[in-house]
Amino acid sequence: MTNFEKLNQLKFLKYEIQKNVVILSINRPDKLNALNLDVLKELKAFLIEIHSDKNFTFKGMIVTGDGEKAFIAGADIKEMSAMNNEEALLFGQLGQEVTLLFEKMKIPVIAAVNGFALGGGLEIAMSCDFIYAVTTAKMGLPEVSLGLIPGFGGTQRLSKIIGRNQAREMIYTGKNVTAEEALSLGIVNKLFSNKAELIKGALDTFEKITKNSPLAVSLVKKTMIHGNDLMVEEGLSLELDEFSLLFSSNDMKEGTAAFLEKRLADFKGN
Ligand code: CO8
Repeated sequence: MTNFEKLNQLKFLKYEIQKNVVILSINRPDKLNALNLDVLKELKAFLIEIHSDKNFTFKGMIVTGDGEKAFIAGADIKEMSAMNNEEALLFGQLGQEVTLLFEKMKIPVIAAVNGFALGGGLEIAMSCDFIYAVTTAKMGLPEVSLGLIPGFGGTQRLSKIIGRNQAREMIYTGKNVTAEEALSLGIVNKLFSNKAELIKGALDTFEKITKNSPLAVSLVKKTMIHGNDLMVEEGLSLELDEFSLLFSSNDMKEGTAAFLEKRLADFKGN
């Protein structure tokens, strides 16, 4: 049993395992899965267990929202309305920690946006490796309409995904975009007609990813995420370190041997 499977009393999270992939659902459907302190604390505990889990052998993670209507409709507005500055700071820190835990996960993480992904909801989705969505999904960072600004990474990550000007327009207007618009902006990679197809689509992608060396996938993820914050030359140096390191791995020996012997590679992830 893995560390996170020992976590009992999960009130706001549900998970299941399919095809060696963890499917995690935010489970507060009566409030459209809005993120209050309790949801964020559970998410943090769950993700920390995965990060520290020596027995964790799953190949990927899908994050979605319970039900058909919402992925996450944002941070909990009722709870935020009563916060003072110190409480808001702690709340923002907690939300940011959760986004970093998703971003730094060793395995790939796909956000499966099954409905509204607003404010903190879109910010969680953007901390995943990429986003798939249903055609009826709506996404946006409406914080300025509440007298707030995005606080779980939206001011930083959106412009890295869609570019400075599009991000500024979206954030200053606070407008929601449709799934089609999100696709053309590059927020979303693929659209699906309903939630079942969405989860199936994400699982299919994991099937393709897991044919590759798990070690190489994990290192390329780390290199791309770290490189995002570096100057090009520093990023190239990081790339070179990881590239050359792989030459002592069994996966590299197996992958190249399999090609030369015209057979499928049998990667062990080391
Ligand atoms: N917070 C709290 N409750 C919510 C939220 C939310 N973000 N979203 C929905 N709910 C609740 C509603 O209040 C309602 O509860 P109740 O039944 O008790 O009245 C229930 O969920 C169902 O919602 P609606 O009745 O409103 O459903 P509709 O289908 O009519 O509308 C919408 C759906 C359009 C999604 C609508 O609910 C909505 O606009 N929600 C708010 C969206 C929003 O503005 N999100 C951004 C929040 S701000 C944010 O995320 C900041 C993140 C960074 C914070 C950093 C702090 C330091």
